[in-house]
Amino acid sequence: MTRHAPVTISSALRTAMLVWAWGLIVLPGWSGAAMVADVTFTAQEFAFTGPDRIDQGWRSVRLANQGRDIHQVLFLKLSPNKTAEDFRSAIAADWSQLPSWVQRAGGVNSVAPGGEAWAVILLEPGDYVVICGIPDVRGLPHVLHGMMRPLRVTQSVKSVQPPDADVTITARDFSFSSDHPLRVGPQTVRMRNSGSQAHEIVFVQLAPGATAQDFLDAFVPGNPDNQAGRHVGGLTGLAPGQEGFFPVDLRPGRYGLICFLSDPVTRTPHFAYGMVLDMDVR
Ligand SMILES: [Cu+2]
Repeated sequence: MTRHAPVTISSALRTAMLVWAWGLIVLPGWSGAAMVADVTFTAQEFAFTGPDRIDQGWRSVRLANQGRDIHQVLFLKLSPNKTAEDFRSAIAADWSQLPSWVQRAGGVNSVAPGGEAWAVILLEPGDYVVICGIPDVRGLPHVLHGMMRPLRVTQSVKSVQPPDADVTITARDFSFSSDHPLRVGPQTVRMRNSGSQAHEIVFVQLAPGATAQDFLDAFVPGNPDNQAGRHVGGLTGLAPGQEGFFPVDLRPGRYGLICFLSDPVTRTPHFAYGMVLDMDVR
């Protein structure tokens, strides 16, 4: 039998200070392999705080919502000849769609006020912007109010592997399917985009008896209080062929997966075409 030295305050403090110094935060309640954030973004009305640089590779991203509305952090890779200022001008001129010269690279999807959530995404070297595309009460995305930061992803010789997944959700045009049920407790969900359009997962913890459709019916932009459920993260839009991960710690009950992205031609949101999935967690 292995005997552990009793934990003293000083050693606990030392650990806390080390964690703080490295900028690493362990997900509360996470058992198994400790989930560690490479970067944390904090959202408020209407700004992010977060890093300016991050090494390339599979990176775990934490979003802490300290605001009063729901927020997300969406990573967009810019073409080599474009700058964050170019993005700002383009989105100010036409916010109804993303410029053709950005590529979606995932991120942490919508989190309720006071909440936090996680994503693990693949970042290639280059210049990015991180934005919040959640609509305000008038339907204008928060990026127009200043929720945008430039981010440089730097080259690194270290290779970082993607995490192991417990469940794979495949997004197609226009459906979600799952290879396993979700279960109670901590687990890692992989999202694969096997469609021809960008897709996302808005992950919702549903109220007892409610469905994801009830959540959609009750959804009002600018109002985070939805009686049918609560935003608990998920993965922001991935380009076709990409995959990303989000670790979750689930309670018994029902969760909903919703894609709010729109068809570029019809401008119809994907949930209206069937990208809504209820999953019972036991
Ligand atoms: Cu979609």
